[in-house]
Amino acid sequence: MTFRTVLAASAAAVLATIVGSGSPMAAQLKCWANHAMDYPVNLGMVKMGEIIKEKTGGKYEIKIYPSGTLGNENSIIEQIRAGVVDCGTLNSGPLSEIVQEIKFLNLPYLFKSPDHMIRVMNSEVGRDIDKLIAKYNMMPVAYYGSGARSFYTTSKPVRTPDDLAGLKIRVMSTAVFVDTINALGAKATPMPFPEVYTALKTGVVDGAENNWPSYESTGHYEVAKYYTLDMHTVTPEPVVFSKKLWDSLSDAEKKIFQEAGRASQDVMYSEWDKREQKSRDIVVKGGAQIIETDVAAFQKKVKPVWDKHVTDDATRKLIERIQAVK
Ligand code: BDP
Repeated sequence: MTFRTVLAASAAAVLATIVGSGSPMAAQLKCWANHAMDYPVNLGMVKMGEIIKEKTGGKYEIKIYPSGTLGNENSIIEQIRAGVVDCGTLNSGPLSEIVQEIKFLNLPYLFKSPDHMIRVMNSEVGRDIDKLIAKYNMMPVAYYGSGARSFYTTSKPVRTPDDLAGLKIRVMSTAVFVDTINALGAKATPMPFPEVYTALKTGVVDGAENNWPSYESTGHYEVAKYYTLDMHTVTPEPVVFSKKLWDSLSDAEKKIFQEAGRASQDVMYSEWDKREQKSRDIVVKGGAQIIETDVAAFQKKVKPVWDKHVTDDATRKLIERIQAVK
């Protein structure tokens, strides 16, 4: 070892200690999360971090920054691509604004159910989707779930698509989602996630749409009491690492990260099921009215969204393969 490398090594050790990692030489990886620490995706990421730490002998630690504190989803995707943030769990909606080739994943009623989505993402189709995302400097290691998204409204229940006419409904800033909401007769109003509670409360929007855990954890159910189970989208939530970090790993480390990602999925999926049940109980106790509806009526109205967004053969083939997964 030269004098210079000794100096560099001790500087790195001091730095690692200052940033407060458990083991002195651990590299602390900065991971973005949109939700509070007890949300299922974060419990999955915690598991992934434990496996990575153990299998790399303490070389890497995952530090989760919860509740969107590092920024909103769209800006974080750019930061991960630039290697400023090391990792995060993203929703396929905002992600597809960059990775255009996967925007079809957001199509309404593409997946038959949340379980079908999980089976697809863990099949060969999922491995081909990995490659599409990887072209944009992000390396997916897992696909978490996010249930099915349904509408909720503040002042009147939505029993059929006709009841949506003219209502301002908050959506993620994602083209397919905007088109879906508009095709159903409502007025899509894109807005970042943290702003939705106030927008519902002050009447800036008449409703929004999300899964059971998000409807509950955000407190949206307190201000939008009508929850209509139309289940228009089921979206995967990929866990991605920045290419910059990925390229710095050895082949053995890459394998560990990949296996840790896959292994953490099972924790996430079972935590999701538990949380969904808990969220249902909380919102019902809190006075939310759950509305069963004729899903086929919603499905019929969104056909133009498919016509608009499915325009090339590569996408058509991927959709056929998804539909063929049992
Ligand atoms: C949640 C997703 C999160 C989205 C959020 C939203 O987990 O990634 O940002 O919905 O509606 O279900 O913006």
